[in-house]
Amino acid sequence: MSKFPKDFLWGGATAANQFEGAYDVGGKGLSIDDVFSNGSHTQPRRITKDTEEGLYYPNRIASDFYHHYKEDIALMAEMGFKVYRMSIAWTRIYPTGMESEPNEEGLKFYDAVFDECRKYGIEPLVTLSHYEIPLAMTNEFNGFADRRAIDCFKRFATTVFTRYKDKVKYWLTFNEINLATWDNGIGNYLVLGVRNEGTKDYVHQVDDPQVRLQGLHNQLVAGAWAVKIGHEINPEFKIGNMIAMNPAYPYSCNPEDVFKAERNWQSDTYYCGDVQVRGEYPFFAEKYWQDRGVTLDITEEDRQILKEGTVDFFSLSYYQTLVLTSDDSVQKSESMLGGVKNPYLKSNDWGWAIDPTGLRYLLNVLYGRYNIPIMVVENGIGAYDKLEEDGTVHDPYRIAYLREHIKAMSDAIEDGVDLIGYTMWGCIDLTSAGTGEMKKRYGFVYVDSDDYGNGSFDRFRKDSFYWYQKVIKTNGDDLS
Ligand code: P53
Repeated sequence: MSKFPKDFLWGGATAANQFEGAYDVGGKGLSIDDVFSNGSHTQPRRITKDTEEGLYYPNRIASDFYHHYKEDIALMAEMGFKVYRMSIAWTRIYPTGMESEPNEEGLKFYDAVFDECRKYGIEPLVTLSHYEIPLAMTNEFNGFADRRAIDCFKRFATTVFTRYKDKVKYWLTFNEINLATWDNGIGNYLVLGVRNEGTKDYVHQVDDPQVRLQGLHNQLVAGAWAVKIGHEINPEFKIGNMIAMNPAYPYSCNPEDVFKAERNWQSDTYYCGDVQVRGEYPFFAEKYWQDRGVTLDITEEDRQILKEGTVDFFSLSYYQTLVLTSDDSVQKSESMLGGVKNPYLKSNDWGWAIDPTGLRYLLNVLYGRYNIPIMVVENGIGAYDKLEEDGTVHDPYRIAYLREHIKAMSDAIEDGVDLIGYTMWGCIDLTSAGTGEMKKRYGFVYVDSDDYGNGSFDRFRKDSFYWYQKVIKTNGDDLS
């Protein structure tokens, strides 16, 4: 018998920028993803300021949820979803992020989406900002590097909280905000909308820790404001943060390795987690800033709002673990996280180490530190799928991956963790964030489109669709 509580929120997750397409429909403005070219796991995605001739921008078309939302939500309902995690494209509501009045046509679209969810009793879980910063904000003041972004975000959050206060109860502030702590600079563009002079592609961004960490501070403040404003608009709202979990393991029992792993937990998880859950920076922050030669502008008002805007629950994405060592001779991992290869684990085709026990481990650590409800809002496996002549897709690798991760969650619940929901990433195939590919597929539902938007966009149920339907029906008891 599994340990999932009766009201456990089973479902799936998407994000507007990777799923909706229709980038220039209904008054939508350009977001940073609309000028983010396609790539592969050997070819980094290009970041351009404007449309560049000869480049292909996959997020503009994505899976065309904009024109398929009824069909897609019906498929989710057929699987038995209790919750659907999605995001609102900021640029549908405020095309440049800086208008004083929202775009009614954009607001209407999400009314229709939420009504469709409600029709089936599906609870929407809405990310306010999932890599979707209006391009105009980046071009004009380098996104969250500038405090003006805080006001733009407050206006956006206030508008959607007010409009949807009776349709949406669960909200998340910023997707994977902690990517902005990574010293390789990967979080600059997608998380903060920061594009420093000279940045040409996603993998080799020009990084300035001063700009990045100030940008992250501004975003943490904006998120806290949103929590406070949201609770004022509807005290019933449950508002969470969202952290990308990449738990670090020491490669050996060499104390140097152990400490390296602890340092990584601090910067990658606790730095943002503590601010969002406890309302203040952790004890190691001063040293952390010093080590990077950074001095942050933190006002008294900022400190106050961080205290007042702490989250109701902790949400996370989980794909892989990371192994750290001070020994240079150990074989490096292929994953974008860095670190070394874990000899005990297998990886997917993109070099991401598959580690269900890592999920049980991190849930225990997080619950021990924060003691608030937790939701796993992203987890899954990107894989090459094959659509057969008869419209079936056989994906036993996906079922195997999910089975083990669901077991790990059940174990964590048995350990005593207050886990309230699970939304599998990319429940209907969508564009990959890291590579822009369509062929890196996560879904229970196959979308007939290739990396260049060629295809019918018809939807097909994979074998995992029927499997997940059974899992939800039995509340996690039948994982066979
Ligand atoms: P893709 C980096 C590290 C961990 C998760 O990723 C990440 C990223 C950004 O690439 O992204 C999250 O599509 C993100 C989703 C994304 C998903 O993981 O590169 O929240 O938008 O699609 C999977 O395979």
